[in-house]
Amino acid sequence: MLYGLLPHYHPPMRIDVLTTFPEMFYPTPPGAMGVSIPGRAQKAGILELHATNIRDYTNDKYNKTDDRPYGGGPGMVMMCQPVWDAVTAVEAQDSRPATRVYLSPQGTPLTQDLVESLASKPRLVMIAGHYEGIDERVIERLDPIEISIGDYILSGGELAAMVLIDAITRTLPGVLGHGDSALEDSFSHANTTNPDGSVINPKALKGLEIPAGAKLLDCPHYTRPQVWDGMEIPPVLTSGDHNAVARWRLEQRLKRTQDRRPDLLESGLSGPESADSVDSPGEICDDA
Ligand code: 9WO
Repeated sequence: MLYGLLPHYHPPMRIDVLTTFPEMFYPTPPGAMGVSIPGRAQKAGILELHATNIRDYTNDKYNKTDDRPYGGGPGMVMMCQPVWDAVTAVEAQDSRPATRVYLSPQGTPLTQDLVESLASKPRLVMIAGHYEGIDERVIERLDPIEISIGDYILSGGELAAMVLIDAITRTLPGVLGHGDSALEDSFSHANTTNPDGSVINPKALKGLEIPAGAKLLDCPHYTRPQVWDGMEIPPVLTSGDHNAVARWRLEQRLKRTQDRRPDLLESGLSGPESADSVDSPGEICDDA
């Protein structure tokens, strides 16, 4: 309340996780959410993370969250009532509308674009299932965005939720400071900026035949010593020629993408013409 009168205050993004293993999300080191970027974002008041135990919303005397599957078969299914009551109770703790997310192998594959779209929401409620899954009726009623982090089965949705939280957190404004590292990585704005964050001259993109809209993998990185166990670093990196460095990095990114993830180039608006176009790059502008 009254925050509208304070021009620079931005409320933290709130993420709730509903789980039967809330201890996996403890917000202090050495917990995964208490260190590195998620830890820093919580300390800085940019992220507010809450883990709620679905078991706290059970109604029976054994605090049962699961039951046997109709139709038979092995394993157990999470019951509708505790999941529904936990979601509605947690959503009532904050007036901002919640975007509901259910982590499952049946979901939409997670991409950096989806990460950034979720990062723009004021509040997320993530549901982490266990056993064979959650009763489909409560999924249908909650109508969450169902998201998969890859084609494999985990023991529950918690680690997938943490992957998603980590990926979202590092894109939040103010988390990475002004280094703009998030904008330089593989995928993010990969084909429009140099590794120093400056805008690549469109002529350079044309010379390299990078399809519009395609995402590129990152280039290799090197640090001291200059010779390690007889292994040198690429000489261009110590040439002092910033344009040559930028051009080399872009070439490396395109070559790696062609070798390792050609699918990323095909997803662009126009296909790459040939690999040898890598050898005749255009000029790259360093903002100079
Ligand atoms: C178990 C299973 C067994 C045989 C054949 C298929 C099967 N699917 C599942 C299953 O989906 N189990 C889930 C366990 C139920 C929901 C929570 N669990 C989960 C989530 N495992 N893996 C994920 C997950 C979430 C997001 N991205 C990748 C994996």
